[in-house]
Amino acid sequence: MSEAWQSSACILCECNCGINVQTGGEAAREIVRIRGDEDHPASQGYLCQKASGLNHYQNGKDRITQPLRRREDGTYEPVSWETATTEIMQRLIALRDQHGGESIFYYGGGGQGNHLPGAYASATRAVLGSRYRSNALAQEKTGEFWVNSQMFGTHVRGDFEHCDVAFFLGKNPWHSHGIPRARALLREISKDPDRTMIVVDPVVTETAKLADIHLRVKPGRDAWLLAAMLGVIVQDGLADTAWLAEHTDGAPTVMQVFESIPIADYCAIAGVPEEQVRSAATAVANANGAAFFEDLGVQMNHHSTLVSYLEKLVWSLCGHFGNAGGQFTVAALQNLGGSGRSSRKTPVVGAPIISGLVPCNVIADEILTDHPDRYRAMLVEAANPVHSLADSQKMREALRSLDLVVVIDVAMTETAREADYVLPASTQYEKWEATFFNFENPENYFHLRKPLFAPLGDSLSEAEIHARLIEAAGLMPQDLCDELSSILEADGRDAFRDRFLQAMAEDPMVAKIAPVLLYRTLGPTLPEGAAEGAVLWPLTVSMAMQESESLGRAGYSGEPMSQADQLFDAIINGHSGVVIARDEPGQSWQRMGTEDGRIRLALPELLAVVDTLKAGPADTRDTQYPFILMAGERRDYSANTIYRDGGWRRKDAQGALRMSSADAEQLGVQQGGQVRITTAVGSAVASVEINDRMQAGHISLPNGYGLDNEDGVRTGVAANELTSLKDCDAFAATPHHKYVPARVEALAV
Ligand SMILES: Nc1nc2c(c(=O)[nH]1)N[C@H]1C(S)=C(S)[C@@H](COP(=O)(O)OP(=O)(O)OC[C@H]3O[C@@H](n4cnc5c(=O)[nH]c(N)nc54)[C@H](O)[C@@H]3O)O[C@H]1N2
Ligand SMILES: Nc1nc2c(c(=O)[nH]1)N[C@H]1C(S)=C(S)[C@@H](COP(=O)(O)OP(=O)(O)OC[C@H]3O[C@@H](n4cnc5c(=O)[nH]c(N)nc54)[C@H](O)[C@@H]3O)O[C@H]1N2
Ligand code: SF4
Ligand SMILES: [Mo]
Repeated sequence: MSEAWQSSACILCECNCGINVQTGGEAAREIVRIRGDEDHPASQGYLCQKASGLNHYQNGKDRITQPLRRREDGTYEPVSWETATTEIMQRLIALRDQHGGESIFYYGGGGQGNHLPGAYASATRAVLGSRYRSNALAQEKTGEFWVNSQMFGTHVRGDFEHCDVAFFLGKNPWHSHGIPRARALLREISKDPDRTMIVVDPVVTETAKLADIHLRVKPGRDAWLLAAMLGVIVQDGLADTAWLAEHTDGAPTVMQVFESIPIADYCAIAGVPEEQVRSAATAVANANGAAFFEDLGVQMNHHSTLVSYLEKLVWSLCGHFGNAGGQFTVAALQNLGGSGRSSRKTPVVGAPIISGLVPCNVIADEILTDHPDRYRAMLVEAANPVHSLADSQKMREALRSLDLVVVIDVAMTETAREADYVLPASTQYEKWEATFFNFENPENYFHLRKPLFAPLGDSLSEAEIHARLIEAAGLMPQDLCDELSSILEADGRDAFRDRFLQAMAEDPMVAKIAPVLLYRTLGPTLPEGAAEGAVLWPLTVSMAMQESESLGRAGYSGEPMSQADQLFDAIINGHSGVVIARDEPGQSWQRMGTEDGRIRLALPELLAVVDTLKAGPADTRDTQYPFILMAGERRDYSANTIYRDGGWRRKDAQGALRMSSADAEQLGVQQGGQVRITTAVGSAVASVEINDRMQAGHISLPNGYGLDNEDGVRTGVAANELTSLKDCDAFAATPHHKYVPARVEALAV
């Protein structure tokens, strides 16, 4: 065993907490001890129980170590990298030449901890002319992104560290995290008599138990609840009118809409006592800083884009933006969320493309058609859409109907099993890797992790894979590469930058393939073999141009170009993560992306939908499907599909179906009894956990279970065998995974 503690990060959720590990075990390729890294600027030594299983990822089931090519009979044969990259590019280029690069669809680019693959893939996509892409954000966050783009022209986050009111809407940070040191922070807020925690959730979650006010909404009725809160704020004169006049446009239009909301009626529809709604609205209005987090409970539910808007109106009307403990904008190295704007439509069904992402729920429809503009090939990287998108059976069918499917993954996943070629990526502990999920304030940070192990077998980092794909097609400008390398060696980074900028100006393709060009030129010169970090270099340059002041306060001094160099070197050398920016109060306003820098409160498209709430909820409780199934709850032992090995779970191995005792009694099922769950698209068997956290009629299955391991064992229900592509938001087409109409029958013992 190596006694030395090495720094890395947990890769299971967006927090990417810093870890220190000791390696050893079989062939010295195991992670044998893990503790929190106190030097990590965000997590500061914090870990949750999920991190202790990380060796189940590093040495997980179904790992692939060689490029694989599908045979006629559906089995796979190993082929060399040269064969795989050459054949893949020949076939993709032939498709491009016949049907246009638009016919090549890209899905993925990174999971919770690995966002460099997407950065490198942009080069491969550029040489192929691939224009359409998507990833998991287009089944959760795109509605919110659009609202943010309209109201602020940029993304906003809540400052939970400094807030006196913390508001969680359809979010259970006790399990899902999403904010650093979540459990410690939730306990701190809960204990502090001067701070108020408000949780909106139909379930009595661990977070809800810590709340001062738990608004136990009926599933799918959040729109009425938030409209009622806005009614209270407007009708009781709680809005901060002076602040609104100074910083926003459209307040009178918005106030007028909520002036006439029948508060008592809407509270009744939401199933929450009016007094509680009034207390919550008053607490937000009286707070010095109220921080909000909306997540899947509302983003994968009815009215999701509308609810995102109403949530932002609640805190905007009370002036909680740009203040300590309110909402802020982020000084980021890379903005993962894109612009939030919707400027294009998908080629076949004409669905809105928000932040450049095709809605996940229309991908199958864009393929399963004879429309001339359908997608004909798909490149999937670091994602498992057959398991994670609605209606798995439809996704399989769609993939099978394509001319070519290439999957880049560490494991033989449900999606990889539908591919023509599977390319083995090194794990996130076998290469330099990083996340762009860095959203902190006033200090923001970045963490480039150093590998713990050499790549297993013939696996390669995505940087190397994309460079080889481009080289296999003869599309790497080799002369320029050689010239840049010699300039770097002879004259240093300044001269290298000048020549690089000049080459980009001369040929736009140079900018597009910059990631792989930098990987091949700057990469080999980086200390400790940190070649995959090369793609961060242009990001540090653009960040320095935009955020020079915040960089300066974080200790990167001088002119922007010099700041960029210092920042890049700090990231490459800082193995526990580094602070990259420090904001001062009020700085959030400088990043506003609206034309006049003010908040645009009135969004006519969504205010029109507020009006339709008057008609009350549509009765979706069809007698054929009387239950509302939450398909994909975050629990102690769920972690998307990053761990493919169920052995990491210390409890809930099968992923029980949770239901109230009233429902269990009515169905005549005991604790642990088996039931069949049936929805409009599929059916599955699960064992029941009677749990009075659940409301009657509301049942829940966990996220990330039901993987098909190579040993043929499926443990738990694959939630998306039950979900429908059609059941999605009218605006952003995000799925209603938290509101799946279902029927449940007890099975005889
Ligand atoms: N343990 C664990 N943590 C994870 C993950 C994981 O797989 N496992 N995945 C990560 C990822 S990718 C994400 S996006 C985040 C998601 O994090 P969350 O959004 O917090 O996770 P969920 O459990 O899916 O849903 C949140 C809550 O919504 C509630 N809810 C259900 N229906 C409704 C409703 O109608 N209204 C309201 N207001 N609430 C409702 C549920 O009861 C649940 O408590 O978690 C991340 N963290
Ligand atoms: N019904 C239902 N469906 C859901 C959800 C739900 O709540 N309910 N939640 C949704 C949400 S919020 C999300 S974020 C998605 C997540 O679903 P996906 O975005 O599809 O991703 P993950 O399950 O996180 O799996 C990531 C993949 O990356 C692979 N991988 C790991 N490390 C590496 C690496 O270094 N390189 C490469 N190339 N591959 C690697 C893993 O083996 C795995 O196949 O699921 C969604 N699906
Ligand atoms: S909160 Fe838990 S799962 Fe998320 S990164 Fe930290 S240790 Fe990993
Ligand atoms: Mo997610």
